[in-house]
Amino acid sequence: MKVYQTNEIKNVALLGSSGTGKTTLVEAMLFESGLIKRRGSIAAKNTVSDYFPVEQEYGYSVFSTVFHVEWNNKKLNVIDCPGSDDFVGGAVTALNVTDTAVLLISGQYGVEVGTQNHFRYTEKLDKPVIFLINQLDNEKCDYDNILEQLKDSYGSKVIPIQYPVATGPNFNALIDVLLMKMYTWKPEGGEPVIEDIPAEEMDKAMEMHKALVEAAAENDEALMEKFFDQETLSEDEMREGIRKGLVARGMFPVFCVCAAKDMGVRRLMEFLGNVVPFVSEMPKVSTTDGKEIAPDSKGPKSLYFFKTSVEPHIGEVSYFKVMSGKVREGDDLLNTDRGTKERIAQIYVVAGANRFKVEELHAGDIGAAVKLKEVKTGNTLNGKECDNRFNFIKYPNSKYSRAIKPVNESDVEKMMTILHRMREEDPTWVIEQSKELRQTLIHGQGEFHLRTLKWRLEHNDKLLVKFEEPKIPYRETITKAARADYRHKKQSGGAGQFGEVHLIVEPYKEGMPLPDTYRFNGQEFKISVRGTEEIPLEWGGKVVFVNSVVGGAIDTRFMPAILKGIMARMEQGPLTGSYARDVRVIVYDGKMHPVDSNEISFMLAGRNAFSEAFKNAGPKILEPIYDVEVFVPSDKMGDVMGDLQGRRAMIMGMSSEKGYEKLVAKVPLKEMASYSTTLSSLTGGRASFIMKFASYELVPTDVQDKLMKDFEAKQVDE
Ligand SMILES: Nc1nc2c(ncn2[C@@H]2O[C@H](COP(=O)(O)OP(=O)(O)O)[C@@H](O)[C@H]2O)c(=O)[nH]1
Ligand SMILES: [Mg+2]
Repeated sequence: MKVYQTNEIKNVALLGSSGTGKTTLVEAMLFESGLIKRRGSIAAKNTVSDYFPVEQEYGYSVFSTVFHVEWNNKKLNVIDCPGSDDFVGGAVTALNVTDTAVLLISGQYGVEVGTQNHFRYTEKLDKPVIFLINQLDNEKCDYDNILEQLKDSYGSKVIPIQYPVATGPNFNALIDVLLMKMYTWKPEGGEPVIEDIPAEEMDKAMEMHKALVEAAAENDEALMEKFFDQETLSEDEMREGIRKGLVARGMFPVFCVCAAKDMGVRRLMEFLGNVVPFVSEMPKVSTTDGKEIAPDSKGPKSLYFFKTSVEPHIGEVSYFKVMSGKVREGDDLLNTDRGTKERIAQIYVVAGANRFKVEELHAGDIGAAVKLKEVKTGNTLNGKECDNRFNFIKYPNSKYSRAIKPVNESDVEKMMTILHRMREEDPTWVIEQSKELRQTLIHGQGEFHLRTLKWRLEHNDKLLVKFEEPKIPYRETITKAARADYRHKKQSGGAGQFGEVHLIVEPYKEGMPLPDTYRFNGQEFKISVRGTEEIPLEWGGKVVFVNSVVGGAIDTRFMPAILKGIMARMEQGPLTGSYARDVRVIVYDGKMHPVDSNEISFMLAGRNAFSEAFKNAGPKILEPIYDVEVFVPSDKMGDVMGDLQGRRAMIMGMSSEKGYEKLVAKVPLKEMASYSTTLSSLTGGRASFIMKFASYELVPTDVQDKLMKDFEAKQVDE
């Protein structure tokens, strides 16, 4: 295979909601470039992209797939991304290592929430975008309407380069207003017949052509002047203008295809080959230390590993982008993130599961290596001359969690090993061993995301696991002041034990004044503070411990023991055994015994006095509340809103954004357990949401009663 120079390489990400046809488009592109002899299909489970058993099982892309096509002596590296929000990690990664996003739009559904999500990522990463309307043969396809939706959503920068003469099952012709030609296909697609535009389409085509020329000119001053002079631009000048527009995100060109019938795919590839920016034309990327790195094949050798996966029949495959320099077979490199040496024995370029050996890859190119020792997703491997690191990929927060357990208890260790390995393949999985909940939690992007994890554990690793509802990390606190005393006394045989503690508890609030006077049952308690200790708690909130013991009623040396007793109760609140928080404790009196008093006695006295006071202080259970943002297609707003209200949600706001509605709410974590699944079924997978911890709030009385009953029942059981 030819070695491609940096200025012959283009990297493209295929994005779009699931079902828009990305994987089908890949088949057509590979077929057109001659890399495969026959196009596979989703129905026949034989596509190049979806080659993992889990993907064929679900008929859904789970992983991003890397492939390349050679076209007119140029090399296009393309990454087919999973469309579903559950697998957004793959799309985020792909965008980070490519320079142009081709965002597919379904001819049937038009702009979807998934389109908006992916577009937002291109915005964040400042990448050029080409819209590609697919499935023009669908009978529901309405090109004009989709174009209008695109303009509504993304403004006047949306510029069509093609339009279909007619859509629906008879679709077979496009008018290209860049080349001012008509393309038609025989039913089997492939090579088009290119003809002059027929007279009846000429006015419309001319009008769109003018809009395109003007848009192309807008991104370059010299072109703009020329355009004012001559009212037109040459084809090359237009390409130049469009390229500049793409890079500056000053223009989002719109193309059309019917991927399933291989119509329009060649023309798209020609455009990708001729017009979209080369690696060398994009802004430089920065290392973790903020150093700018140009994709220069004469620069120091530096490879960034953006994806590792364990693949059928071969084992570990590590995908990398050459950030600078060139990599050759046999190179010895240093893994800067782990400090380990690696030899790159062989280099491949890939097309899904197919690999082709190459000797050398230059800056900007994408390839793979197999059987490296310790390379994980996100690592950088360098030659001797440099120590670059590129941990630039930021993944979204997780929003779906399950507790996981092996069916066979003796498999715990094995399960943890495999989970950690899988996390190294997909950083959007977060594994947490929660001491508090006594559960191992897997946090991911959605139910489907976690289901594929289970499927892979069971099928690839032959390990049976079960999912359970994660417990909710409740907290306990108090709502008013209360007082209690407790005497611990033991005098049976040997040395005795004695300790007595009197204390007051009250809700702690940031910035509250020092304690002064309290009244309980008509009795007044005047406090004179001798010392205050403010203790931030690991699980959030604080304990403030005030010593106001006067006249040496309790020796100062016993104060730490009293606090220890209190902390033991804070760790296991009296209501449900959850962590307690935000309490001020004032120890104001007590008694000692000249011989029998010791630390143990004061610890127990402190613990029991605190427990009793806590119970009398209007104790309440707190639950975690999350800020939730839901992105909903307008027609589903009512259903989604109704469902949220059933989840004790507090709706904070609503706004219409580009083509969809955004709902902002505060929702208890308890009610979010299966939200992604419900939302998906309410909207046919067209909505998405994000969630972030907001605060702890009191639970309603009925919920509190139930939680306390459940806890009591469990105590009796145990
Ligand atoms: N009619 C029609 N169906 C298509 C076209 N492209 C893809 N499909 C079908 O749409 C479904 C989703 O396609 P797929 O390539 O898996 O989409 P992806 O999720 O974006 O990768 C499959 O059933 C395809 O056969 C097209 O151009 N026309
Ligand atoms: Mg796919």
